[in-house]
Amino acid sequence: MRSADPLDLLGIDYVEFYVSNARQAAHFYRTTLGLRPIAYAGLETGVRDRASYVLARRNVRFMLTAPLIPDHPIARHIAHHGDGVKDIALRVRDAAAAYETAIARGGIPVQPPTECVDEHGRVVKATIATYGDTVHSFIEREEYRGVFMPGFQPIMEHIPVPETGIAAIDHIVGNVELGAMNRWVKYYRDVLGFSQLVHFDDHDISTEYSALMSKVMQNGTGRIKFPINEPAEGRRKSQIEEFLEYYGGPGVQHIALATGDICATVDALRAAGIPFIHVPDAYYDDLEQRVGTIDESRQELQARGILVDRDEEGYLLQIFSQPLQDRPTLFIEIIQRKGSRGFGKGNFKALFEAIEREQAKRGNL
Ligand code: TYF
Ligand code: FE
Repeated sequence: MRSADPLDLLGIDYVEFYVSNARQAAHFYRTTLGLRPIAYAGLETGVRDRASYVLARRNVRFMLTAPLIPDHPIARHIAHHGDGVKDIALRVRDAAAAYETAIARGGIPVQPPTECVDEHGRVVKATIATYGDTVHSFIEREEYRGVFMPGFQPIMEHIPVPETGIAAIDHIVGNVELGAMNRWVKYYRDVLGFSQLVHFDDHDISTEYSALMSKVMQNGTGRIKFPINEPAEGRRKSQIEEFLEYYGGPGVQHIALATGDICATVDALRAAGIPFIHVPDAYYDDLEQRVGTIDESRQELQARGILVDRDEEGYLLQIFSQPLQDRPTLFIEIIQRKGSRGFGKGNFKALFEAIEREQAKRGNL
């Protein structure tokens, strides 16, 4: 157990976004993804410099944090990066032990273990750095029974939240600079005890114009999966370079959210206004030859632009949104796994060509 998972990681506790307006971002994530606001911290709770909303549904928890005063570090973060993911927080049984182990293994310290206590119990949080300005906090909440964490008050609202079927975070992908992928692969291996699940090189993932390389890192239990992309030499600006330019460096490129019924989820998200990448009809011409017999009809997948890929273990269905903010940076993937533990390698070419058509519309190809 120890060598397989030195930090004893239990899963992703929450994902914290730094945004310019947390109240409005909370509204967006509630009405589009169907996440329910459950906790709040801000002026009314004695926090003077920031506002945070926590939204949750099944095993997905997002925190949206905005600065309340000028020249705050969070204000500088969003001035540089725009809205984006700051913290992929990991649940542990013992945050102090996880932090000490991580630092001893070469982790970059950000915040030593800090204990927070209220009438509902105790939470310990400690933080290390990862690519760019992104961090991983270790969250220990074994002795906490409140709604989220000390400092937060519950949100008691009775506004209906749409049923989207989103149930869990499947993986979270980081984009890093040219030549930096292997350094971060080593960081996840050495510091967090992750191992490499798959490697896609520029031959797997190249279109006529651009290329990228990707390695998927996973923790000892396989429950946490973090692919890391870097741009590869191509004829034009790759989607990874576009991200790096607009984000101002490395950061989280996409969050893949798992559903048990991708057609229903996509219908709900489209109805709520989430735009998805357009997939040309030609993608579906040889679908049956490529993936064999599947439970879904070609018509229902094609009508929604859902991609399919099969491997030895089964198949998966996936679809990609447009960027969720003005900058062409963070987007979401909706994924339904039917046995496959892969990432849709068979879709890469069609997908990346579709992404490049969107890039071209932005004048970035
Ligand atoms: O996470 C993955 O590996 C897949 C494929 O820019 C992918 O979702 C990889 C890179 C990218 C978009 C999708
Ligand atoms: Fe993905």
